[in-house]
Amino acid sequence: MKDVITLGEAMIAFNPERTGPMKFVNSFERNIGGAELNVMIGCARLGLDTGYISRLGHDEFGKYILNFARGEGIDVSETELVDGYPTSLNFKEISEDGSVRTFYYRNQSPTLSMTQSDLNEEYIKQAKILHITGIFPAIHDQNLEITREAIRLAKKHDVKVAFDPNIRLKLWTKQQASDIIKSILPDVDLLLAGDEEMEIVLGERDPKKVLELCEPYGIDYIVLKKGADGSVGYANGEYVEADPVKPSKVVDTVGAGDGFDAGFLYSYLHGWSLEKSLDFANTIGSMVVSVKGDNEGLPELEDVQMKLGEIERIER
Ligand code: KDG
Repeated sequence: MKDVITLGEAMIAFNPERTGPMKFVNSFERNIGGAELNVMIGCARLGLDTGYISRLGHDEFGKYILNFARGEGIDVSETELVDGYPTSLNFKEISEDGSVRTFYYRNQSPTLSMTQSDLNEEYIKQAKILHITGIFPAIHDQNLEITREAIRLAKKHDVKVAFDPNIRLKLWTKQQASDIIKSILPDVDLLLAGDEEMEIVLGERDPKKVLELCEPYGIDYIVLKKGADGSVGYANGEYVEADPVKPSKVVDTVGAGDGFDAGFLYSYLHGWSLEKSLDFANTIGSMVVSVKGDNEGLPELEDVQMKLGEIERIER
């Protein structure tokens, strides 16, 4: 049985070797990106049993990503390398303050080779959580249909659905994002959203108002990520505001939300209190931004415990 599985598009992320405008950057490090894969990497490093459903190009980059995911201990039995579609790319521009602009090369996403019938019901059925983000359905109408089918199968078998809107305005308009995300929300059990994303979806970012507006959707866990301002959570009638965890330094903000999601899913599966869950997730988010790369900063469980002062590690 898998703890968490996901459906996503992974890509090669080219990280600049220096900050500043991309047109002046001459060398890049070849790393890996893709929000859903990042979450699986984060969960796997914490010790969860994970699975990744996807398609990658049948090329050197696709093989690299597949092997990397495998090396992280993620089950990739539902990910295939496909001919005729190059593995997607993304080039990052990083400013001095760690903020990022992304330039995608993903029009021919290998995930376009998938259809709903490629989803393996037995695979989805044996998971505790299906994690979905707004990126995969934004890639193409067909991907939206696959997302809806994955959610339908999850609900049919009582698999919890976690959803992170991960709105990428280079992939769809605010209106499209809002309409489609609202249509997904009734099936969501755990909502892990950025507060500015809820402003796009519901027209409000104030947590109390977001909770009110979410009421008709019947979501069990509502978590709002507020970046450097911490996070807020609601579940079982309890409302918790968690203070931010200050990162040691901010190098690259990409992937912080994915790290948060991984931490929250881990906490949820361990039945932790909302307060402890938010604190754990915030801590992971703060660790991710201190390291360049979309998933390089995702910690192992022991690293988080050390950061939280729960254990002491002998370094030498
Ligand atoms: O959340 C991090 C992702 O944004 C990054 O890894 C690349 O999936 C990606 C995207 O669509 O931006």
